[in-house]
Amino acid sequence: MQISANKLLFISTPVGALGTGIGGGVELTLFNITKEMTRRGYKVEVIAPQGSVMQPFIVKEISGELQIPGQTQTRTSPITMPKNSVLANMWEYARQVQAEYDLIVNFAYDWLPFYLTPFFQIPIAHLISMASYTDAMDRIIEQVATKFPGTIGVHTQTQAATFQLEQECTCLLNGLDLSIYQFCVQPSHNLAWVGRITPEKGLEDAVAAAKIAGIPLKIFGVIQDETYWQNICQDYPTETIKYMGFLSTFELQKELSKCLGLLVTSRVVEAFGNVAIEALACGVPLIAYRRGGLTEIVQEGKTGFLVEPDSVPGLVDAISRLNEIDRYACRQQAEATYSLEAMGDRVEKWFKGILNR
Ligand code: HBI
Repeated sequence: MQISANKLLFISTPVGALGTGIGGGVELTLFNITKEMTRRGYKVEVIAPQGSVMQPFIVKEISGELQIPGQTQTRTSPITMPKNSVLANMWEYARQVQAEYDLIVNFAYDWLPFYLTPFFQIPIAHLISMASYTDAMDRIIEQVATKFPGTIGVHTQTQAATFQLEQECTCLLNGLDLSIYQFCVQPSHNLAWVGRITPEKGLEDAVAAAKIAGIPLKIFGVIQDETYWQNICQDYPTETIKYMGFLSTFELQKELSKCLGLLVTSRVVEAFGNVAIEALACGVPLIAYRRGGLTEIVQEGKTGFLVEPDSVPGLVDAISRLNEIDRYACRQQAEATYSLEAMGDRVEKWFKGILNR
């Protein structure tokens, strides 16, 4: 029978309000999936922490204390919940309104939504935004993957492998509204780095490599760890570092598209690499540590270079080879694989698989 799967309830990450950048890549992912499923005729409602803004979409704001970021936890960290948890409050609201929807989609990398899955009357799809960080999360994800086959979505196989989930999950990659990203034929003499400014993103390596290469580095993103940022600024002269702030997508792509290349220096296994496909969409070649989801995005020698992890000399060598990359090949990869249309097909197929089960 045809299920009219046209009512979706998206529940956001509890680590920060949408629009602040604290939610990292999941903010862009949530926005793009909302945009594409709305375009395809689905009714999408979004629940997110107080203060969230996601123009032009309406967000149901829920108050409460933000959740501790998962990447700050250790493998054996117990699950913690603040007394007035925004995560718990968002899911209590969802429990009350669930009858109005066909499917709930969880965007939080947290234990509670997975634990609550069997208690809900409608199906819940879980889009996992990070690789494995803690034993407690691994366990509850694997339990849901077993009990509710087909409901776990990931961005890459590399990410799935960190949970030993290669078989039981749907690989969505990610997608962007490519019409926002403008291609620039004649780049200026700058490199780019984009991301939350915090130790796990390895910004200091990108600055070190840019200094050795003698090319200024434009840095885009929210300063999440002030001390970390101050230490970098003190260690490097101003002519190497140009902090551009946390920009809107439109402003970011305008600056990013003019850069020679994007350096991706993450210390941890990234589930995907939203900033990497944004760069490709602008025709900007990638230089990334051979780690995590980036290994499934960079086409070696064609759209960028994969570098030995944590090797600054490796970054410097790749920077010297950027002129080997055809910038248009970068844009073409984005058009072939990371368009909103292509992502929408993958996501809609995932949703239908759950609803028709
Ligand atoms: N931590 N506890 C928790 N919950 C999340 O949803 C979460 C997080 N850390 C980072 C994060 N989400 C997003 O930045 C991901 O896109 C990486």
